[in-house]
Amino acid sequence: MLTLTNQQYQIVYNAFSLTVALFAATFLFLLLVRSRVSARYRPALVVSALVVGIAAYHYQRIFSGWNEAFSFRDGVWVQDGLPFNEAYRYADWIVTVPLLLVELVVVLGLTDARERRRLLATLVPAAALMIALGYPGEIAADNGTRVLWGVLSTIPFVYILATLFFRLSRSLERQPPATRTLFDALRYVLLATWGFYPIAYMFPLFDLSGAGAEVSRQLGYTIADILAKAGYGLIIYVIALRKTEAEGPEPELAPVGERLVAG
Ligand SMILES: *C/C=C(C)/C=C/C=C(C)/C=C/C1=C(C)CCCC1(C)C
Repeated sequence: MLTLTNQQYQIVYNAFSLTVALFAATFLFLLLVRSRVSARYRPALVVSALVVGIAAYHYQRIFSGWNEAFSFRDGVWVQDGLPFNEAYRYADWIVTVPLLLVELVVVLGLTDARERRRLLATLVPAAALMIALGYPGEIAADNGTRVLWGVLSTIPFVYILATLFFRLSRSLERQPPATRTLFDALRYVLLATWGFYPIAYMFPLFDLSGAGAEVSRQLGYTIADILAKAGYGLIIYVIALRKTEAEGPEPELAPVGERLVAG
């Protein structure tokens, strides 16, 4: 049975608690500032806000799940309570990862709606596949199963990252000079944050059921989520703001919902 020292238990507890607050604050912030960017980029900000809003809810569930899974006995935390439900993370990803892809494609400013739709039509199913293939490995009790599903999940993962990296590089020259550096940075932020998930996934391989591996995995996913959702959303906001300044005002467009549907 998994046993954590008080310090190990508290570090995860505090990280989850802080993450709920960070996501909730970012949600409010993105909604409040959305009128500062031109109507063209407002859908990207609304989608960013949705991502952190959904994640705030899921982290609240993960946080209470963590509390219910352990009890404090003889100076240590013993996992003898309700089973800790790892599915909240995967449920969160299956919703937020496609939204993150939409957010990126809107800000890329692919003017050709057909191209935008084609890109999403391959990336979104690939993301769903990546997450669905990762889950059986995440809850596996042995390393062989974990590695097998991890490797399968990495195939769509590499495809998604390569496509996005290539797209971002290609759209660099079409960007106004004021946002070129930010776009350049965005490529690496994407690689570094998304690349962190498979690393956190692998921690238990070194010490399955060990306390250190469990704490590192939970912290790893949490930090990656903060950077990939809130950090990413804020960079997208700054890019949208700079693009608005560079492109000047534009006439009001149809409401956000209509444009998202129409592409
Ligand atoms: C907001 C949540 C995000 C951006 C989640 C991203 C998740 C991944 C990139 C997960 C990737 C995985 C692999 C590439 C292999 C092992 C299993 C996963 C699902 C952890």
